[in-house]
Amino acid sequence: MRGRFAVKDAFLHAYRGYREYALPHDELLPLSSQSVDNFNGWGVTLVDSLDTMLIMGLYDEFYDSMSVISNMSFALKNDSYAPFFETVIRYLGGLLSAHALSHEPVLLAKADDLGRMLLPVFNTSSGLPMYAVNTITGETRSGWASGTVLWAEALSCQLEYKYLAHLTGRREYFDNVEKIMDIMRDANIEEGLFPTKWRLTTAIPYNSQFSVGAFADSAHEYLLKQWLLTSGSEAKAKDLYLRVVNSILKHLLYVSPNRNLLYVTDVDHGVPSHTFEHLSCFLPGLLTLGAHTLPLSPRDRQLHSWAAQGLAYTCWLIYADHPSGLAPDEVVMNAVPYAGNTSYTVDNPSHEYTAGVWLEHVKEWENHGSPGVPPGLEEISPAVSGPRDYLARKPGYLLRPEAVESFYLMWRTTGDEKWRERGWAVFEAIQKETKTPIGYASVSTVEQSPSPQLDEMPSFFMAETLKYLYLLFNDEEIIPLDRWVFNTEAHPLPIFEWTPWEKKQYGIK
Ligand code: DMJ
Repeated sequence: MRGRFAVKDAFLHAYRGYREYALPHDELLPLSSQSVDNFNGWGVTLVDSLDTMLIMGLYDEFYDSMSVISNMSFALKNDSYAPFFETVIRYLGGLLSAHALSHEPVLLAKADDLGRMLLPVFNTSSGLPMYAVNTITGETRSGWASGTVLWAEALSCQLEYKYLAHLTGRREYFDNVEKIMDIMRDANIEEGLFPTKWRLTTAIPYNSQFSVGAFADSAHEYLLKQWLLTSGSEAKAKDLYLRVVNSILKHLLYVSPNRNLLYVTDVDHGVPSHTFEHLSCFLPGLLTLGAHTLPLSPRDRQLHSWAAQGLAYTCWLIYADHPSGLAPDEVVMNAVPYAGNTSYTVDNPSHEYTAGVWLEHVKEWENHGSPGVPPGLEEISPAVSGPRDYLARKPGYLLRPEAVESFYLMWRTTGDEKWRERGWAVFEAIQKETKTPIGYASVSTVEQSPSPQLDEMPSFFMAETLKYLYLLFNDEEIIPLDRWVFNTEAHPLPIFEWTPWEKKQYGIK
């Protein structure tokens, strides 16, 4: 397909700018031709980009990078600390994935060094990880949410550390991250409403917010993906995923009152905020992946698939709604509060979806003979000149990957070409609005075209956004979903089976 060459050119453009103006620093500042060290100063964009190079067949660029990688010491000054979550998903995930794709031994050696240097984060009374660690002294530090850990941060290290345990045989890698899984399995949580913040000392919930957005997002991924990565051998992860998804379907999915758009929000003490984050657009991809891999009842498979389809469509429509062709980072939906007494009538479609809770509307729609498509799945026209059924709270587009990640998974799991067309439209908008002479830049508002550019190019743009777009435009499945699992930074890790001695050593039943 035409698109993959254009995406590869985009990657090379960004990479050459980074290499010329930023390496060995972390990220390129694409307007000022400067660099910034915001993730330990070890060259995060390079490590985050390695597997994308291999997937795109950019072997010269990949092998030219090996000398830089071999000299990485992961050292920090006394007053600096590596943020555990970001360091794991970007550096550790990047090294492990590039090793799996290239078999270059230095990459595994570096992953092993880094994995060990980060271990002091687990030295807490509960076993939940501290926010950050000095890789030389082992001293740890809290983040802004002192005394607590975010759900996403506690549950987004299992893929990397379990794979590392499998490659190295080091028991501490498995034990530390499995302890977190045990904490979650044993936690006294109603339904699957796992809150976004947990107390570090006691491992009990700190708040009552349930979300798939910031603070929680990748935790959801790591439940299903642990089960997939280990060839379905860890039922605990699958059971937790199913509990949580049932709660998402029941409590977080709403339909907007005007255009009947399906969206996912968060609740605090059961009250929805009606915020819809770009970050949450990973969810349709995860749901469709689960629907195609899990042993679900026909009913659950249908619900997971419908939710995936409706949510992915809304993620797409919000891009198409804007003059720039890009989507804002966060919107607040113009929702009608759920009164619990809405009566659905086929004759009164304007009243049809006003109450909001998606699952309730699905039930009512089914009670009335399932006319047309399920609630929230109707594909309507974009509203470029308004009115829309939301307001942008964070109007910028930060080169984020979640929507195109879901388009890729929707296309691979359903075979429907429309997701490729939508991905192509997003890529064209990225080219038009965010390209600079030396890279790509986030924009401060998607309402304007040309969009005002910001002096930043996050490493996930090359790790994730361009990788998923490249994969989307390839007929060949370069990374087959039945053999690889993407970590939350889009680094593919190979599915493996625990060997008999590993099962014995790690206590896997
Ligand atoms: C990435 O670093 C990861 O996808 C993370 O899980 C969420 N945020 C960014 C991309 O938006």
